Amino acid sequence: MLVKVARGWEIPEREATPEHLYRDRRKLLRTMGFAGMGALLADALPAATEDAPLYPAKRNTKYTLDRPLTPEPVATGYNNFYEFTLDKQQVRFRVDKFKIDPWTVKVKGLVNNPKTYDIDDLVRRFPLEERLYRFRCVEAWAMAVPWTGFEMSALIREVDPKPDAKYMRMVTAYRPREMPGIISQPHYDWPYEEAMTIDEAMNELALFGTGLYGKPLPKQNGAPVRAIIPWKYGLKNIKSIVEIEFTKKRPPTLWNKAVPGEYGWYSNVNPERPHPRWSQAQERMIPTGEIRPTYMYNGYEAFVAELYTGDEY
Ligand SMILES: Nc1nc2c(c(=O)[nH]1)N[C@H]1C(S)=C(S)[C@@H](COP(=O)(O)O)O[C@H]1N2
Ligand SMILES: [Mo]
Repeated sequence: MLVKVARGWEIPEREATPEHLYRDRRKLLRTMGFAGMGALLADALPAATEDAPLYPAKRNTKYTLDRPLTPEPVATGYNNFYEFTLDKQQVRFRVDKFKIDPWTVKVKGLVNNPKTYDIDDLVRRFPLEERLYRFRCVEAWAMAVPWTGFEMSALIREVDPKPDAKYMRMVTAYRPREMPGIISQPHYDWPYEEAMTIDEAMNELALFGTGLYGKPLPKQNGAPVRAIIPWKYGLKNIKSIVEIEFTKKRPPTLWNKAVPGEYGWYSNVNPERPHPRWSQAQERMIPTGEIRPTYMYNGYEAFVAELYTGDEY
């Protein structure tokens, strides 16, 4: 590893987000409003809290880990983002030109309320929370990270898919001048696109992620908004989303088109279905190298098994 960091087990879970800071800040605002600033300024308080920091968001403790959290410098320094480079430890040095402000996400297709969200509106429109999730790449490495985001279901309910919509397609920004990997890897069918069924996207685990380690997402991790689907391989967790489309027909996805034998359309984590070139029965934790058994649906079977017959891959 290039990155030199404390071992995962040396970092207590609670340090991922200093939640007490967030709480204290809120309390301070209130105290100032009522005691310090007087009635006139107290009236202005709602405006002030609108500008209140989004991060760190309150952690939802329903989602727990069975392993140490990956240290932040590792999760932000070992990335797959092929639009920049295939070298995982170099992605973060290739994102300088990538502009994430201004940013809009266009929602279109078979919905009653098509809409283009400005990112500043999107991050305040739906409740942000922090969740600790396992993360499993199809390459058989794994991490455990604290995401911040909002449930995909919240946005889906707002745009209101029509009855014949069955799938949700997501598309990454296509900016060859800002993304050097697009130029150096012309053989991929850019832009990166991914998809899932609307039923899958409505599952409580599925998030649109906007933050990591109690801060806004770094560019190398898919700023300003990405998919977080913890029971699927990492490749489904599409980064830097600019468009979301609801469709009747199953949309193609970049990896499933490129190598259908290697990456199934569903790409659910499954220890029993090997990749053509390696087993998926085990996974290697980054950066410790610890080998752990891979769980069906990445350990989220209780949440998602009802979505599947067992034949999907
Ligand atoms: N647009 C885009 N999204 C992407 C990828 C990519 O190359 N381009 N790589 C995927 C893969 S293979 C993985 S493992 C995860 C890695 O996310 P991370 O760098 O935040 O760990 O992003 C996924 N999303
Ligand atoms: Mo991956």
